[in-house]
Amino acid sequence: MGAIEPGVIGQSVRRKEDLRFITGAGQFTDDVNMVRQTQGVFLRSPHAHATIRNIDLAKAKAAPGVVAIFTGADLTGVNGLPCGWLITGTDGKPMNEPPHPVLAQGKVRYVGDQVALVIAETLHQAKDAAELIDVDYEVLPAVVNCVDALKPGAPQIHEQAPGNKCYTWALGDKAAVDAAFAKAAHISKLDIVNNRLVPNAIEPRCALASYDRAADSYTLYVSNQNPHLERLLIAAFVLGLPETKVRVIAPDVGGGFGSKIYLYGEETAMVWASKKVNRPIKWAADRSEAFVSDAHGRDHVTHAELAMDKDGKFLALRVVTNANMGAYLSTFASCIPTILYATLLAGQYTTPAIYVEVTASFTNTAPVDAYRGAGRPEATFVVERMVHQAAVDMKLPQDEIRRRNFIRTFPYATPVALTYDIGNYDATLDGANELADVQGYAARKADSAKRGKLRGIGYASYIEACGLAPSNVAGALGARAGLFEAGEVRVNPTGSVTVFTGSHSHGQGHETTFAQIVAGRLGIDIANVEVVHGDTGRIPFGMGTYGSRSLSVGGTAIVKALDKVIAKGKKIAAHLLEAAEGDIEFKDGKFTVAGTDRSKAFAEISLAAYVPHNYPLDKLEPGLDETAFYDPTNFTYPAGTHIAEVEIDPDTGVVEVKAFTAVDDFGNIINPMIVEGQVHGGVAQGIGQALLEHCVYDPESGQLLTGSYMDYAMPRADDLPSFKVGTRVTPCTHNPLGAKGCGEAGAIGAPAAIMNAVHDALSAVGVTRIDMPASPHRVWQAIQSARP
Ligand code: MCN
Repeated sequence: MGAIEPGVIGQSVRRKEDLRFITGAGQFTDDVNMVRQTQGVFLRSPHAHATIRNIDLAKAKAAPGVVAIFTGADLTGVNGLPCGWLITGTDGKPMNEPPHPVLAQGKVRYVGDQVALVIAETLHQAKDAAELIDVDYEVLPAVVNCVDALKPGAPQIHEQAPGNKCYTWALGDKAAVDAAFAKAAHISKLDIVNNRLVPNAIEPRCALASYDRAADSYTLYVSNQNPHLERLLIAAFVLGLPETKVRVIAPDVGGGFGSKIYLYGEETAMVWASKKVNRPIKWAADRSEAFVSDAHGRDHVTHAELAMDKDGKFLALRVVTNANMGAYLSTFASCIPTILYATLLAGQYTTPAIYVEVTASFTNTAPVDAYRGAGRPEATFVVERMVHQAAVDMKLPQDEIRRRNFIRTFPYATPVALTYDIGNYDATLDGANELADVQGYAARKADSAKRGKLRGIGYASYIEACGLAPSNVAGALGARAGLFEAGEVRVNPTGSVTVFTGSHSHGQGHETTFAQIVAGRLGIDIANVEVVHGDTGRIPFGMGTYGSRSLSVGGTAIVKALDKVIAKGKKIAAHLLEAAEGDIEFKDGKFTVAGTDRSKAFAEISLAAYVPHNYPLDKLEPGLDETAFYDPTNFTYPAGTHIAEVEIDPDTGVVEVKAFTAVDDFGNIINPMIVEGQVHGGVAQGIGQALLEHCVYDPESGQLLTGSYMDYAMPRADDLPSFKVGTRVTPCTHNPLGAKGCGEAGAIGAPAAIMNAVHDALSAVGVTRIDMPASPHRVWQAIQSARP
């Protein structure tokens, strides 16, 4: 394990999918249209919290072009949306799991909650009719902050969640942590807010649902990251149908970043309604709708304490976190601030004792779920901000305190349930120091000072667990789903190959990288490999794309299927070459009798498989088409060091990112160009979180104040420097590709690196705390308040 074939694997092959994307030929859900199609529009709650006294549909139903209007009351026999992960609290009880209705039932709980589905001949007719619906609301007090929601007297959002609590959950050895704190030479402390984010994929969510009366079956085109999971949840859990009656197609998807993993009420209501109206229904969210109704990310409030000995060696970490679930439990919401967060609090360090307690609460805000990194950026932010603070308190250089505490022996079992298989944290730190020219930093800082600017440098040595995940571990931790992946390799008669994968590409370039794996292993031209994903009618049952799992889990399933193809090819070759099967070798696209020049090309074998003349049918089936399911034995643990350099104008509070360096270990790399692109995208998102993006609800009314790009600042090209990116390789020890995930790393490392740099710069003017996003206004205010 660990070695990677030369040839097309490891090369920066240009993306096969880009021709259709850059020529406008992609087929996104909104590009698909059907005969007799209608248009759906959702009437959404204008209030954060209200009882629905009455809904008067009379005028709306009489409006031109209206086909039908449905409200929650119509959805009899339709279950609520399920949550896929059961968390058991410190009290030994299951989390409070209030119903999550497809359309509001008697109450609305956030601005944007779906109240009615209006179906009309055209979009404008549906919108006009929606405006004629008269909803009599009794407005209730709202709460949007996850800590305030737990206070006595806070508005009660669900009957089934007293005090708005979803769960209090803990991990680690509390007694060991308390003992370590008692003997510590120094304790560093921090209060941290991890700001709430809106995912903002380029393509807003979209769905097209249709019903086939003759077959009594449904087809759902939907902008989604895991079509089989979507089908399973809609069919088996919500509508009570056999899966065979629902086909889910997620065609080209314009980004997801987590927000399209989940089953949402919109597409579920549409599938149900498509039978009622017996016509296809299309719905496409506009950007304002996306802001209020997509699942948001992050939103944690944390207090952390780190105990050290006199030399800055970490003895124990204590963390208390409040997490905002929003108004309802989205599909994977419950596991983000627990399983995907608390388990990463060891970071890259040997901290022997860790204890973390997480309380999740309901608020009158959009549901919160996984967003690029999902729990791991939050963990990295806590650990790396804490390490930065510890270095300041101990008067140690930032790289030195990290080196004093790095894990160096593997496998390494952390005190928070994970076992890191491999890594070399010195290598990525040294690499980053070199690439960032840290030696020249003092001169650059002096130059900034000459210009009246404050310069700062910040490190983040992150680790993440990705490649989700071993199903048995996930199951023991409360997962209600498996986390394997499936791949089918169908060799066609002339030796071309169609690969069917359960993973879903929505920007990550799988059509290229998966084709590289197949072409490399089979020794065939990459042009002869086609990758199919996203259609439950064509692909094997797979779990989709999130948690940077597609290469290490989905790619490995393909490798396993390729192994079966090669094994069968050897049998066919043995027959054709009249040799013993054990003597056949496969290399560079040829089956050869070992030690001879007698061989058959791959295409000759595939032809023989499908034209089985003179073929030992009694011993060997015709055809060359193999499927494999792969469930990993461990997560993969990408890790690295990111270094940010910022310059702050004390007069305006503007933070400029002067340089950003990322040196990552993703194990073996299939396509360096695609990986670099993934790092760039992730870092841009991480810088966005640190400096610009902030989802804000009004604390009184619960209105979303940042509901458009006028108020919610996305990073733009001129907010970012040209990134310096490098890699170091320790191959993953438990998958045959030796690969770890890369899709989230940038978003995990960048926020902490940037905010450490901001704190470093502002320390010169006495500022000790600034929360994300470090906007000019906040920075300027902090500088003014710190003035003597
Ligand atoms: N790769 C590689 N060598 C490695 C690791 C990965 O060549 N050692 C390649 C893979 O083959 C794949 C790509 O890099 O083409 C990303 O692989 P991986 O890390 O396995 O991540 P996934 O494909 O599972 O993608 C998921 C990840 C996540 S969780 C989010 S969120 C995210 C991200 O990818 N959302 C994205 N990147 C995104 N990129 C785009 N454009 N759009 C999104 O919505």
